[in-house]
Amino acid sequence: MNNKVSTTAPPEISGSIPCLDLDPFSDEFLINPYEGHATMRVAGPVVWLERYGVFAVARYAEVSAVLSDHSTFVSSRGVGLSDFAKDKPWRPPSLLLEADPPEHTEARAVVSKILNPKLLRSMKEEFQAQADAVVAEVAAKGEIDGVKDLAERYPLQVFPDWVGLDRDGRENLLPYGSMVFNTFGPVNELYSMALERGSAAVPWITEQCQPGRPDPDGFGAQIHREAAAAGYSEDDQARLLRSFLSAGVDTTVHGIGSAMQALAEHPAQFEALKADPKKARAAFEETIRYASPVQTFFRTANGDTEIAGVAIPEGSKILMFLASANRDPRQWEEPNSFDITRRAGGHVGFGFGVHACLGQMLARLEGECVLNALARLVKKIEPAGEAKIQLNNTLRGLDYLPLRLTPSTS
Ligand code: OVV
Repeated sequence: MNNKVSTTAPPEISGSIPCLDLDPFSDEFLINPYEGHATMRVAGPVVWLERYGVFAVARYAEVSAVLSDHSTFVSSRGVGLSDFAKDKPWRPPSLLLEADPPEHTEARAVVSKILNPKLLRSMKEEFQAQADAVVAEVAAKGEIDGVKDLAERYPLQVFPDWVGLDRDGRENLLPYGSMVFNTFGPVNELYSMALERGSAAVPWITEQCQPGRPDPDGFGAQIHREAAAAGYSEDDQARLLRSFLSAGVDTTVHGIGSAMQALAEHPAQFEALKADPKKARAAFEETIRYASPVQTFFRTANGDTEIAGVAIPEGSKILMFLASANRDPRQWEEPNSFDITRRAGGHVGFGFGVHACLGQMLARLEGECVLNALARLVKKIEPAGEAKIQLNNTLRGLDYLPLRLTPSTS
């Protein structure tokens, strides 16, 4: 990888900032992003990525600063490379992700009315019981693919049931999510392939999002009712639910897969988890910091501004490396070590500020239930071959994770 830093400022930006020719959306970078992250963090608080003509922030302080200033660094022009002010998005913009206050605040309030701690508490028993059943089954099997057999299986079981989706067609959820996250990146091969594969999922997703379609007792129908009460059109009620089907599955799958991998590779950490299964929640939190299932998001400068003294012209795209902030040595002690006892709470893996992940409580619930079940029902988790990464322009996760599990009772 060419991580050469040149200090020649591109003509379109004033002042001199480090210019890098690294491609954060290349296969090479996505397979091992950590060297590139370090290069950017060392180069300066803001760098210029000449291949894409964007600014990038990779340190914790600047990533947090950009996330915090939602009125300067807007989301309504898209949180991918494409600027919605110049290019038409491939789907109607999300009312949550790709919106600014006050519209964003209203849409978020609709969801927050339903998705609250009380609801989450009421789901816990059922989610834990399902995790116990799946984990007991894989533990008995011994040799498993941690991705298919657990990381995909569990969310694909609990989440669609909870939303109230049809049983048939759930195989569309992962390709749809993969497409959404790939299309935040540049139009490279990953983008094109994901669009091709994901397009087939669009009719099913669209159908499931229609008011009247989800199970009336599920979360989906509740969102529709709450949105209708707030005056949203049927199209917009559907679009609100679409956010959950877009962002709610691949992300949790990757979080759980990465947790399994980290625990298999760090047996002392799994021992600590087994000694105190209540650490499951902290272990999942540390996984989000350590692995950062969502690696990056963009913002767009809605006027001339600056970051850390660097002039940022109106219309600039700023690429935020959440994953790099989560391993910034300026913020974290031993950032590259997986330590379930550390205070990982300040990570930006779920973002920060008004756009902070809406589903984070649900993600934590799923992660906690799986890790808690592993802690109680599994004696040993060992790697049983080489894991395969799943390349995505935005997400980091696995396609394949061969593991050998030893059940606690044997
Ligand atoms: C956080 C996120 C990712 C992808 C899609 C959406 C949100 C959405 O709101 O559609």
